[in-house]
Amino acid sequence: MSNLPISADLIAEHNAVRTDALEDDYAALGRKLARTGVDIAAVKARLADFSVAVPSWGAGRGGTRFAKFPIPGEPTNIHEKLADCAVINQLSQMTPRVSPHFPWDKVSDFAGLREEAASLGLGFDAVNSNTFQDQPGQAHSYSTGSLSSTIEATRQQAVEHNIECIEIGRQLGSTDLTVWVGDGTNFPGQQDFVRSLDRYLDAASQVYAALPDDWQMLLEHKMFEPAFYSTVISDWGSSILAAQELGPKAKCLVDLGHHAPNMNIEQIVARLHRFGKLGGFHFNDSKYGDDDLDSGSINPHQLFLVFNELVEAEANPRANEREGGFNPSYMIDQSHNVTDPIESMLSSAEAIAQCFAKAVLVDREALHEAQASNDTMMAFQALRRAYNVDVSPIIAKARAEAGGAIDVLAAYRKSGWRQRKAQERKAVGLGAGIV
Ligand code: PSV
Ligand code: MN
Repeated sequence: MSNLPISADLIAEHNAVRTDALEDDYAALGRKLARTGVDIAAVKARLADFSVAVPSWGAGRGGTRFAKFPIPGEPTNIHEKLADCAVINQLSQMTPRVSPHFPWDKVSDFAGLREEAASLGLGFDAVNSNTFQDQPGQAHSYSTGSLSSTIEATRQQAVEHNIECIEIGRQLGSTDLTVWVGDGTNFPGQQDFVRSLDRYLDAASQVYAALPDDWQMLLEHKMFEPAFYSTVISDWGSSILAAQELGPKAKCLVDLGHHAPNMNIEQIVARLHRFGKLGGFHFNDSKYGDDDLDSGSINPHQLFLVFNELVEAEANPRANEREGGFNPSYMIDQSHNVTDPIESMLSSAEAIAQCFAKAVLVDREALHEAQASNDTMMAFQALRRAYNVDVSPIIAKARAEAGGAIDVLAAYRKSGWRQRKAQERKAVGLGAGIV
């Protein structure tokens, strides 16, 4: 049974008054692209196939370690989060999967949760384990770390939690487990770098052994926070070494905010792909560190360059790629501290799709030719020409044809969703935000 949250009439009425202008813009862009030999319909078809998952935790207002400022109508449980994610997908037609986090999203009936999601037009993406916080009643604290803790019983508890996440994921229809650990140190000398990695690898291999055949284990690295001197899986180097040691089902996940400042992330993407180890992405943006700002809000050009590598990779698959070729798991992971999370994710999905579409527009032949002949300026121009195209009519048209809204934010505001939920949902407590 379908249980879509926004009325189809509202979307139809919204689109009706915008269709002529969109058709005009789309036709003009189509003529412009045709002059360079690009078929706009083919680009639109690529967009129709493109999707990015949203994080269940992103549906709530985030915060910093100082404070969180909830808004009325914010979701307080996985059911309400799914409903909000369904709004995002219904309007954008680009976010059909939700990535859950455990134990935050724990329920007693996961088969029922899967059906509930399906009735909202949603499926589940990677399951995320949480061994960076203690839960009420938990036997062993993660204050000494989790998979790399010096305490055997703590490591075992972390292993068991990850295996439980796999089991939950099987019931939800997921095929990826994303493992990010907060393990690390705040003082020189606090831990032995080699031994802590040994412990991590030993524990992670027990999780790996529990993966079903068609599953992947995505290792998410992070340079700092909550540990500020060292982290166990600190960078893409540690991540790929760990993934190589664990086996073919282990891959690396790149969260755009988890690198040293000014890092050349697009090159990391190309490197991981070269070794068949690019497993997935957490999209967000940052100015200073792991700011978890909205995707493309600070540096859309970097996002474009990342997608340029992804489109290049897709055309040149390497060994150890998942069945069906190059297919990394794309997901948004950002913290919405001052905006309505639904609006942020609608706007972010748009920013991500724009960068993907621009990357599709890159004239690869011209780029490769310029690279081969060492024509630096023309190689750069091949990228620049694509980056400069305003692709929004293609995205809006692909979305409208799939049943979404031409102007997602306007349609969302018109729906009065948040105001309605403010009447129905219980208030969120104060406190600090997510990490
Ligand atoms: C850690 O900063 C991270 O990026 C990981 O993906 C977590 O699962 C997520 O944020 C939620 O806090
Ligand atoms: Mn992340």
